[in-house]
Amino acid sequence: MVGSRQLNDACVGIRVVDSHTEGEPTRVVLSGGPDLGNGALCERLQRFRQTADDFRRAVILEPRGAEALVGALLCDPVDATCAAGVIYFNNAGYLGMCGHGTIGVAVTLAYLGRIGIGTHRFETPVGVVEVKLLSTSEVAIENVPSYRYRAKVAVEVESLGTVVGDIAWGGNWFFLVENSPLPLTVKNIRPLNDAAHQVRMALRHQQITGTNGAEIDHVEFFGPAQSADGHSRNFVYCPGGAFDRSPCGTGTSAKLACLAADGKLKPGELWIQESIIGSRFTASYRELSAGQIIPTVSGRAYVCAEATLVQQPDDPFQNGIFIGSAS
Ligand code: PYC
Repeated sequence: MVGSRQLNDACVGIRVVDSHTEGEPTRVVLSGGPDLGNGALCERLQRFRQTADDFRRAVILEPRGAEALVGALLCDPVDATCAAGVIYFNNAGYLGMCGHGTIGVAVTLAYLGRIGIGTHRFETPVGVVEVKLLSTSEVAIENVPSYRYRAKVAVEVESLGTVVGDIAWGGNWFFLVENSPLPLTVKNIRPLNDAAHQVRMALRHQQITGTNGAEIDHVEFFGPAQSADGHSRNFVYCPGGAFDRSPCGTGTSAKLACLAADGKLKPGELWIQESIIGSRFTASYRELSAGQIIPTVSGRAYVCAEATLVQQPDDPFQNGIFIGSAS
């Protein structure tokens, strides 16, 4: 049954729970997802990409989804100490890790009664993350090892001139620009997004990459915080051309790696990162090995919907409306 109506046999139903983490949405897929078999999560992610990309589009794109939405497919973990395996995806493809998404998954699993207050481990395609559920809405995640790869890299951007930034890994690849080309205000979201897109394209064309030629698909602009106790405000451009409503968990991790590398933040010291909409993550780190840190990022998430997504076989948009990609 779907609500009070029988789901037509020919329709496909996908059970989801939606939440938002500091404003950024996450859609957890509970059932109706593709069978990706067993094996390492990075292999299952490849299988997802190769054999079930229509499913990603159906869940994330309009008319069922929205550009900022990140999907989280729950899978059986390989590591038996983990409470869940998770593969993250968005309007452009797949994410190795997602900080706001992990906070959203933890709050969703708590809402469903599948995990309780305490510490849990989630397996992702780029490693295991530890999640502390502090209350039904507050979560602290210990992210994957993060590091700055290159400092003060210059990229020539036609509309902006020379833009200087650091390249860092926080579970995804980021280009972090200390001085935002525009003030970080909500009214500037559109021009900020355009500027970040230009930077991303310039990085690609000038072949400026992460390690092993990995594409840098997130761009982060920084400026002064607006709250009295905040340390910084950011604007984060995501791979599908959407901006992160939250301060971005992996982006905050990349920022901490740069602060640590510059000696500007000590292990254990708190860093309050504001997003472009004024929501916040509180973060700190511990040292792992030369140049590598383990960031902890804390924030709040709230469940906002439980739903069954329906795909009718004669719907021309059953796999979402694809109008080309921002990249
Ligand atoms: O929170 O890590 C994050 C994230 C990545 C893309 C959107 N949010």
